[in-house]
Amino acid sequence: MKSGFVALVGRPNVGKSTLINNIIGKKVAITSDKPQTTRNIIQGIYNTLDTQIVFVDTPGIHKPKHKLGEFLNKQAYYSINDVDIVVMLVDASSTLGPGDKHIIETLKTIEKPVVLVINKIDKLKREELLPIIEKYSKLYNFSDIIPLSALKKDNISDLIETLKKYLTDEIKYYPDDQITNRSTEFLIAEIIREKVFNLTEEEIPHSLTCVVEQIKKDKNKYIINAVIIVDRESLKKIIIGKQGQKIKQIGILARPEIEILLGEKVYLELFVKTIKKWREKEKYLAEFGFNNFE
Ligand SMILES: Nc1nc2c(ncn2[C@@H]2O[C@H](COP(=O)(O)OP(=O)(O)OP(=O)(O)O)[C@@H](O)[C@H]2O)c(=O)[nH]1
Ligand SMILES: [Mg+2]
Repeated sequence: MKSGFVALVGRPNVGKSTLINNIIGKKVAITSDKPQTTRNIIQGIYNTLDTQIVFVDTPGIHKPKHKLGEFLNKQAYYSINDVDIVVMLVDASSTLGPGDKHIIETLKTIEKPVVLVINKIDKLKREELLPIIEKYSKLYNFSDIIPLSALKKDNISDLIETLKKYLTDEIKYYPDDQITNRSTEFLIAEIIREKVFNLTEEEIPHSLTCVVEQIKKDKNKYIINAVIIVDRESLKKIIIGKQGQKIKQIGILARPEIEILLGEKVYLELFVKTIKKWREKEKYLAEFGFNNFE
């Protein structure tokens, strides 16, 4: 039995959450085509007969524009120090920029294996890969470099085999059937937030958060009350939509996924509430869970 903790770090949108979900085989972290989707450290637990790897998903490291952004970066950096192995993910289809270099500078200061994953190779021609590997190798002596496609599940097994080399612990941290450390309330709120990401444009999903206020069991169904908190009144109208169409659509998309999660029918009640500039205020960040690293 070998086990250990592995953090996935990188710029926003490189595919960290997609990779974790496809390693675990279930959705533990939401994903979207917009940057800064993940806002918390989320563990996804990979189990086989002789191995347990606790993958730690982190928010994409970026230039913060508000207190929430500062907290997101802090969480990502904190997780680097709290694991046995670090996997840095980069997007093969975007150029190596200052954002990647900044992360690499931080990785130079730690003494643990750092594996580079070059993701999204499905977007490349074969001959384009080698020059990319060379560019990154010049910046840092990565323990290993694994090209893969998280989305197409191509070469993920190579990453697992590589990580196994560095696992040193011999205990099981979690029971076999547990796939994440996160609560049901958290996972439900995240599913709703993902649907908002899917159904709105530009900055809108970034300026709101979701909170599950109550889950009640009623015979063979769950009644769930959840709130979407926006940071200005004008957004409330957009989220609700004409004659409530938008919020209805969010509910229609979220409900079946919540039903899969809970294994029962779900009645989902969604509300929208405005708290002005909540992303700038410590008090609200704390209230919505953006104040500790667990
Ligand atoms: N073509 C392609 N797209 C991918 C791949 N992996 C992820 N994506 C897409 O890239 C986008 C971002 O994926 P996420 O998993 O949300 O990225 P992330 O790194 O977790 O982003 P943050 O949470 O914002 O830091 C989504 O649209 C994914 O479908 C891949 O291997 N190939
Ligand atoms: Mg993510």
